[in-house]
Amino acid sequence: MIILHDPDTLRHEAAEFVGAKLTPAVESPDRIRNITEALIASNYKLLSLSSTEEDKAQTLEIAHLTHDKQYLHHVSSAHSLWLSAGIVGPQESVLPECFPFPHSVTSQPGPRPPKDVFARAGYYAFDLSSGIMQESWTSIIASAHLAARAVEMIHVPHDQVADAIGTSIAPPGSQAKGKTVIALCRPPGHHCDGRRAGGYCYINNAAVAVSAFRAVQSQASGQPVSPKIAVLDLDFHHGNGTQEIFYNDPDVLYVSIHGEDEFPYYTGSVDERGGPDADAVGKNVNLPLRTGSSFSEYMKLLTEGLKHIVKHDPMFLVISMGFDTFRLDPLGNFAIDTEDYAVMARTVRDQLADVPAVVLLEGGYVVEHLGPNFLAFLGGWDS
Ligand code: Q9C
Ligand code: ZN
Repeated sequence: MIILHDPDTLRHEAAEFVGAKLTPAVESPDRIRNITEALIASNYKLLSLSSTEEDKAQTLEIAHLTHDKQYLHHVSSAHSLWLSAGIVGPQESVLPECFPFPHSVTSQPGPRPPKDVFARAGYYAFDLSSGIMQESWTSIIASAHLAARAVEMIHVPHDQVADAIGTSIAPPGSQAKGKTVIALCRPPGHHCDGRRAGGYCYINNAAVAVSAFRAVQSQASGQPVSPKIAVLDLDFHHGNGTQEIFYNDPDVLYVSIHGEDEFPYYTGSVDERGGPDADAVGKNVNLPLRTGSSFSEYMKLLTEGLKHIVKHDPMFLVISMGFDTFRLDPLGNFAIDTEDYAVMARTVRDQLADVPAVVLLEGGYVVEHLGPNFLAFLGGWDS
């Protein structure tokens, strides 16, 4: 198993509004530090990348397949605009002032991209947890690049990669069992719907992985192909962005287990089933779980979700992996413990052992437990 990391993912350090206070965002660079330290201490080999200008340009091109061009331009340029206008300092965050609102008379045209720099921050975001500071874009594009690179690497024989980095990739004792690449993405992605940032997400890394897989397959076939793909979202929160991007796509099955009535509040119910194209109905599966649920209750839904994925028969699997399902998480409320992540991983792997997979990091906010929880997941996946 290969684990990809890029130190540039640590540069983004935004602020968010919580209640009446502007505070450092709960989604912090220490999350990644804790995971990489735990991996190194356990003799896992990290493949640490640094994206070149060409990598970044390619990643942006892939992101454009599922993201609005003007939106991405806003995310990459908003801070420098605000900085030169003297509205923010380098470490301060661009945050919204006013959000687009539904028009009361249906015949009115919908909101258009505004010119005003304050208005744009609200037009391209849906909450106050997705601030943009000076170095945010560096991390955002590095994170998306890790997702795209992970997809490329499932196509490279793992022993070649081991040779290239001059070391064995798996820790002693673990077996090489098919192709899985894990990307330590930060910032996360699943709340970004391609037109707006929210929930600490700016580019939907899962969507980038899907597009990258299609590109590799199309290139190999010499013509555009649309292989069946599944996205399994195990973050505590509903991945409204991933759902939105693939809602009417019959080739991409989206399955999510998430806290009922939790952030992002307006999506995630069982009746969001995909469509309107008939082929896409049933290709969106939401499995909400109530507050305080135990791991055995969680496992019932995981088993159900996996049945949908096996039936879809995907050629490729993306796992949006959040550790905010952990019992102590400040943003979650499930009763899931460290060792449960091993069972979770093994259960997914057992059902889909032959399907190449990328695992992308989403949320998880108890910094000192992230490393142990991540290691438990890897142990279960590899066993
Ligand atoms: N500070 C992910 O887990 N609301 N996003 C936070 C409290 C946003 C979670 C409010 C939660 C977003 C990727
Ligand atoms: Zn989450």
